[in-house]
Amino acid sequence: MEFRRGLSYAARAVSPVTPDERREAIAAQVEKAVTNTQVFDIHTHLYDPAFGGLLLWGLDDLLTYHYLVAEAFRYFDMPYDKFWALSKTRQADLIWDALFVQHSPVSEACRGVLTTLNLLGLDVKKRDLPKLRRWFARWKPDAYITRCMEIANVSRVCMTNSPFDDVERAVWEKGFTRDERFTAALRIDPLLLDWPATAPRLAAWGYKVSSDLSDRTVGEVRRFLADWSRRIHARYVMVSLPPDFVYPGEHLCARLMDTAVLPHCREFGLPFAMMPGARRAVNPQLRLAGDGLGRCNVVSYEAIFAGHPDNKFLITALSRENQHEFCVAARKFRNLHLFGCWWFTNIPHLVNEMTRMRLELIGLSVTPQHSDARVLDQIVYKWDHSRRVISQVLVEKYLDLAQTGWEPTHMEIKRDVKALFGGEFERFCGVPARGEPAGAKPAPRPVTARTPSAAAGVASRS
Ligand code: FIX
Ligand code: ZN
Repeated sequence: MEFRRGLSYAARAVSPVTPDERREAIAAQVEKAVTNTQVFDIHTHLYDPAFGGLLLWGLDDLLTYHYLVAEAFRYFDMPYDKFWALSKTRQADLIWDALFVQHSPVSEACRGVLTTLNLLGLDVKKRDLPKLRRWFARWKPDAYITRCMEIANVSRVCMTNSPFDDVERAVWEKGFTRDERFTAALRIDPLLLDWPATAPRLAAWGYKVSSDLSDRTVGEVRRFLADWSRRIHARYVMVSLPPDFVYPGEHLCARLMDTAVLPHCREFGLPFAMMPGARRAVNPQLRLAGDGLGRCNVVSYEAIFAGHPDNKFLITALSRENQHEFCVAARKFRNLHLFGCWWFTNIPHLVNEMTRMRLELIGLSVTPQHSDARVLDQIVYKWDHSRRVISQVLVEKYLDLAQTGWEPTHMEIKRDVKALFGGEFERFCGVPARGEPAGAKPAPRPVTARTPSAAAGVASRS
């Protein structure tokens, strides 16, 4: 503190601007740039509206988000099965009562619901759940997507697309006109993490695979990846990995990566996103809310980056304890791009810590956040909360520079925020080599282009 004050006095000697005035000026410029810059949300679980019911939205979906289910069960004493047997509306009632009425909703996920409602223009102080529900019932998905993207100032979202999901696969196979605001990512967890169960499925879909990893099987896995990368116009290929993942090794996952996935990504010019640290079904009774986390071995990942200089890797790690190691890895491997504060790290305390650490170690060559939204409306709060923290960190960083006399210009601040909100991701990913037929890459466009008037957006929810 003393040190900073000393520098401020020195700065004041050559400039009429006081430290407080300088902070205010920089903060105002950063906040404006952060608020006004559109985001490309590079990892979500949202769906193009053509997927119908797979796109979750509205109050009951917000309240039954698995983050809130996990928190509510800390208060519930009912058996798990009894809760799961209830309708979504009834589950939402119970969660609302436990987390919002019986206790103040201070957790990040609870606060998120209130931020969303507030920014949608709803009055949360009355705590009137039926009235809030009536407001949501007036919307139709298309108009509501536009509204949420407008409020969140998100231009595009990347979906998580799994050919192994029967409902989703059927929609892709039938075909539909793409909504250009929804980009695709090819999710392949079952392929890499459960080959014995996945091989028969591929065989049933016409790929000539057997359970061994013979040359023919590997060739057919690559044909499967090629078909699906083309079909969905994948922007990247992705997998979540358990903390005990080891590379190199004889495990099927490492072997499939080497023989099929990484060569496929090279051929198609697609980054491979790895999400280390997920421990699935730590408490299976909580279903989707029952996953936990663990620290991964970054040495294994460094071996992948080093061994595949012609592949590009995206990483978001789940464990706080891995964040520093991955920042250092990113300094060593330019084929690695870090992104997002994933899931349990998406709380203001850790977003602040991680964003600060990343900027201090790798500058602006990072995508500090993705929303991971599972419910459309969540982009509203997740981006509002993240923007606040990113803004605070940037202000501190620019003030540190200003102490040296390097005052950022308005244009420089805008440029930097654009980089953080999708620009660096695009630069890192580059243009896919073969995955997308000409003209298939959706062009970013302002979300306002589709925005009907608010009145036109209000209609019965089917
Ligand atoms: O694997 C993932 O992409 C995770 O984000 C999800 O599995 C998780 O359930 C989630 O929604 C986290 O935010
Ligand atoms: Zn996710």
